[in-house]
Amino acid sequence: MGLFERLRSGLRKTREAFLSPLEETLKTRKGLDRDLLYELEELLILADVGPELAEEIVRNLAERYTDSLTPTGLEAALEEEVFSILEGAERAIVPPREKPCVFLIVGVNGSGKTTTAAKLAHKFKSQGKSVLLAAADTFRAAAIDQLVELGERVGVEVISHRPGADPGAVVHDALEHAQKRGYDFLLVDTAGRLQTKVPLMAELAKIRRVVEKLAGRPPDERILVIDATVGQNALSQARLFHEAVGLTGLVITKLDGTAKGGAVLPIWRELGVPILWIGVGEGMEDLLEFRARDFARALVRR
Ligand SMILES: Nc1nc2c(ncn2[C@@H]2O[C@H](COP(=O)(O)OP(=O)(O)OP(=O)(O)O)[C@@H](O)[C@H]2O)c(=O)[nH]1
Ligand SMILES: [Mg+2]
Repeated sequence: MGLFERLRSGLRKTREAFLSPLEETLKTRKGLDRDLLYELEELLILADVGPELAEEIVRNLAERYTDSLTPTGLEAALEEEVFSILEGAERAIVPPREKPCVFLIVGVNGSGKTTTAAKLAHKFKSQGKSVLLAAADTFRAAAIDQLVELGERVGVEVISHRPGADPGAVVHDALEHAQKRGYDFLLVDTAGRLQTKVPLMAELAKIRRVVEKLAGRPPDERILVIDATVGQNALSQARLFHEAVGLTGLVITKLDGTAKGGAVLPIWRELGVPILWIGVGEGMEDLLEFRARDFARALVRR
């Protein structure tokens, strides 16, 4: 399967929930009349685009396309609206001059951090880069084992300490090791935390300081992993993580498992933090670079 097909299949649930009812309606209507626009707005809200953006999209459509629209015409018009909202959300990673490029990977429990760390390790390795993983989730023994196993699976070295060890110390060791050996990337997996737990948020700030001290700069990428099935509710979490570490990018996971893929729009609009990758499955290959044009097309086009 090509990259676009993988994206399309990852967004299938959202697209079908959205397009199938619309298709029925279009059979009985010609053009963008008020009822159709109203239904479209409802469907956008169901896809978790949020009331404000749904209204904005529908308003723009009403202004720009008054003539009778065929179903394909409507899809193309929608694609343009979605694209124009997401256009600025993509960004490429630019590694710093001094190795390693450090990723701090954060998020609430179960959002997909550890899997994403392994997927990224796999991706960078397949691009010929050297990668080191750091198991800074020392909270549970199982979390360390999970990263070690994934590291073995993708053939990437993992630095870990015992359960209960200081995450800052793990990161310190890993970074020193990566600097000495000239690794291209160091990916730090952290414990899932509720955004409301102050000590855990303080722990992230501490990891950040450890990197700052040793590398002379903060982690190059501070990445929040968001579970798409949570939809728009992810926004309040994201704001608090942003305050704690100053996010540089997002990874939105589990898009394959939800009809709420539209939440990507308000998340970008509200946070203004670029979307770097999206997760469309559990496999190591199921992490795709976010591309606004492809995403818009895969979301609304049959
Ligand atoms: N379908 C699907 N499942 C995913 C995706 N990303 C992660 N998962 C699954 O989500 C579950 C949780 O993933 P983890 O990577 O362990 O999540 P985590 O954030 O590290 O969890 P904690 O460390 O417990 O906070 C696992 O079963 C993953 O396989 C994705 O893009 N699609
Ligand atoms: Mg984890």
